[in-house]
Amino acid sequence: MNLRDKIVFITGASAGIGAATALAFAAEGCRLLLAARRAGKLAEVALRACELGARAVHSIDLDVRDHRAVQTAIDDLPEEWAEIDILVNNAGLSRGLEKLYVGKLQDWEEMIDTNVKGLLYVTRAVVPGMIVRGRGHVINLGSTAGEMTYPNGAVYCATKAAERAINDGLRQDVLGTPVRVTSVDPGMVETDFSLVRFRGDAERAAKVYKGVKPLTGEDVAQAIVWAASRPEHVNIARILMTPVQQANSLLFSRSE
Ligand code: 8X3
Repeated sequence: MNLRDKIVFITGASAGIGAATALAFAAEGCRLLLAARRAGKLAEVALRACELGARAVHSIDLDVRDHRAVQTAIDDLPEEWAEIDILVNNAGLSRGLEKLYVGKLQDWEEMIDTNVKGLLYVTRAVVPGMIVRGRGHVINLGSTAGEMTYPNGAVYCATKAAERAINDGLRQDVLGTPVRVTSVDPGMVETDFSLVRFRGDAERAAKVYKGVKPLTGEDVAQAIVWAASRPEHVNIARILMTPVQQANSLLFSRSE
């Protein structure tokens, strides 16, 4: 399927997998609706996307945790941006890595509000239009963490298990319409993910990737664009992808 001129809405587009996905769709000649909380970083991504061939870019300053703001952002889109073809539910984060019984409530709220409720709010705001227009593709970012829980990560893993259930549930609920639903589930990806998890502790974040060549945001973006560009009658339900040195959430082969 040719992606040229398709309107692609990406949440969490200011960095990491979201930014890489914006640039990958830009190279396909898409029109990009980019949403994130960090307007400055988003502007840099928008500029690069234009250089790479995006047909147009429209940026939205948005916190997906705010359901009113999400609905208003979609309702108020300029007419030429309203018909979203592809939604990439990418906004998400992890906070903390500690035993459940000493976990911080604030960390839990942030992860659940962003990874689960934010994904639901955006989906709820965008998918009705796709149903009416008779076309659309929702691509959700899952994780190996949603498939296998690891110690000290119960709540983050639970949010990604929820994403998996929501992805599967939505795919069943749009059955009978041309709308497609895909989950892209990466394992270890070198982004700000661990830096955010450890609230800026760079040394601790670097240890996560020690001895492993992780996936890059671009690797994941390529899988997303691949799923989006399958022929219209093909739905890719799920892509589970890891570095070669990772078998699952718990099993790694680290070089010295
Ligand atoms: C990211 C993968 O294993 O670092 O979703 O939680 S993991």
